[in-house]
Amino acid sequence: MKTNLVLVILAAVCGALASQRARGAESEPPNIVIVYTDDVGIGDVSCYGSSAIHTPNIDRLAADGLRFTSGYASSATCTPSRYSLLTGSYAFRNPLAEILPADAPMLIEPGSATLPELLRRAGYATAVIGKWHLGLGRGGVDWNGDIKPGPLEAGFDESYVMAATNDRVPCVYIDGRRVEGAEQDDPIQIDYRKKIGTIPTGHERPDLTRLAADPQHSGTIINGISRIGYMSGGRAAWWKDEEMADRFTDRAIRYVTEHKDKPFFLYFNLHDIHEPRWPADRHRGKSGAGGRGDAILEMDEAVGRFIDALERLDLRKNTLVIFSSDNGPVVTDGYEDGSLENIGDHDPNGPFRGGKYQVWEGGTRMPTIVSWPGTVKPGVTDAMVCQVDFLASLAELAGASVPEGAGPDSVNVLPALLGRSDKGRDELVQQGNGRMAIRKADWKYIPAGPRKLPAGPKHGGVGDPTGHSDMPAEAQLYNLADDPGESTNVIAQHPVVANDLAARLKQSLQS
Ligand code: NG6
Ligand code: CA
Repeated sequence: MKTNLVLVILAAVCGALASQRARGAESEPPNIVIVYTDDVGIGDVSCYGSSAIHTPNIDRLAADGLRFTSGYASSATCTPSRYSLLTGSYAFRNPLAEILPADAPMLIEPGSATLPELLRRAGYATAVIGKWHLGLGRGGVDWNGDIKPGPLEAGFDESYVMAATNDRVPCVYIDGRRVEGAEQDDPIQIDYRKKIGTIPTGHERPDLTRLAADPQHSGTIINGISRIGYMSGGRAAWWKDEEMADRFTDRAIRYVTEHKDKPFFLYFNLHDIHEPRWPADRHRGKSGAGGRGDAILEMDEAVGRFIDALERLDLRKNTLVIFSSDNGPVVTDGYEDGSLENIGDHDPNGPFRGGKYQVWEGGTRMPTIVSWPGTVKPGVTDAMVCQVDFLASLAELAGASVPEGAGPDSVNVLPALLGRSDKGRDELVQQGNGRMAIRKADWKYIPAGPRKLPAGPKHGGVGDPTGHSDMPAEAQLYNLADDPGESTNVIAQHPVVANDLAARLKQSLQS
C-alpha cells in the first residue's frame, strides 16, 4: 500500500516536471487550434484550385502556412473521422463508429487518453466549439437535465456544441452539459422513428418549409427547415441556421480572448457546409453556385473572423492553426438548394474521384493547411499525413506524454506538419461507406466489395463530386502519381503490388 502511494507521488512529480520542461524549453509550446469544417472538398477552396468560388481567408492561411497535397481524413464520413482525430485510433476498430444519431451513447470512453485529455494533462486549457457528433450519454439522453457523459468527459474543459448534424434533431445548442436557453415548461423530446408532439413535419406541411427535402429529411420543421427525426418542445432554445456560423465563431473568439494568457487547445468545428445550407442573409445568393457555394463563402468568412481575432490578440505567432475537413464533398444530400443546378465549372473534389461516403480519394483527401507564422515556413508539401496522426504529433509538440496503448494508429508526423520533413506516414488505411482501401507511396489498392451506394436521395450526375456514384465491385489498383483521378485500374499489370497491399491491408484490419 505504502509503496503504491510513493509510486503514485513519484509519477505525479515526474509528470509535472516533464510538462514543466516542455514549457520552460527554448520556446513555450504553442496554442493549438483545429478548424474543422464539414463536407468541404479539396476543390472547394481556391488555394487548392477552385476558381469558381473564392475563399480569400483560407487562402490567406495557406499563403502564410503549409499546404498539404496528401492530407487525409481517416474516413469519408463525419463520426468516424472525428472519432479518429480525437482518439488516434482508426475508426474501423470500433464497429459503433458510424454516422450517429444525437442520442447514441458517447463513442469515447470517459476519461480515456484522447488528444484533448493528453493536452490537458500537459497544462493546456481545452475546448470544443461546434459540431460534436460522437454520441452523448450512455443510451437515451434527457435533454432537459444534465447531458452526461459528453465532451466534458472526453478531455474538454469547455464545450459548446450541436449534438449531431444540422440536419438532425435536436436543433439546439448544448453549453457544457445543458441545452442553452431551454425552458422547464417546454421540455425537449426527440424520436428518430415516429412523430412526437404537435410541431408540423415536412411530410405533413411541405408548404411551411424554406427548402424542399427528401422523405428522410422531412421530419419536424424547425426554423422553417424539416429535419431527420422528430422533436417536441424547446422552442426558446431552437437554433437559427442563418446565425449558426456566427454563433460558433463568436464563441470561439470569446474562448481565445479569455484564454490568451495560457496555452489552449481549441477544436473549432464549423457546421458549414453540411446540409441544410441556409447561411446568413449576407451570403445567400452571393456565390452564384446555390446554397453550397453560399455556405462556402460563410465558412471562409468565419475562418477569416477567427484568424483576425487571433491577430488582434497578438496570438498568431504562438498559435498553430490546422485547417481541414471531416470528409469529402457531396453536392446534394437531402435538400434542394440549387447547388446541383448551379454548380457550373466548380469541381468540389478537385482532380480526384468521388466524394463523401466513398473510399475514392475525393472521399478522404482533404484540404489541409498548417499555419504558424514565424515557425512553419510557407510552402506546399506532398508528405502524407492523416488526422488520426494529430494525437501523437500534437502531443509531441505540447510536451505531453502518450500513455501505453493510447492512439494506436497515430503516427508522430510532427516534422512533416511543421514543414521540417517531406516524410509523413508510409501507408494509410482509408475507410469509405462499406469499403476499405490502402495507400502506400503512390499505390492505392481497393479490395473487391459490395457496390456501395449511399442512402442519398439522388445521383448528381456531375462527374461524381456528389459522392453518389457507384463503385465497381471488383478489386482495384491505381497509381495515384500517374492517375490521381483513379480512372484506370492497373491491377492486371501489377499483381505483385496488389497482393502485397492486399496483405498489408488485411493485417491492418486484423491488428
Ligand atoms: C446520412 C444522411 C445525410 C447526412 C449524413 C451525415 C440520410 C439519407 N442521409 O445518413 O443527410 O446527415 O448522414 O453526414 O439520412 S456527416 O457529415 O455527419 O457524416
Ligand atoms: Ca461531414
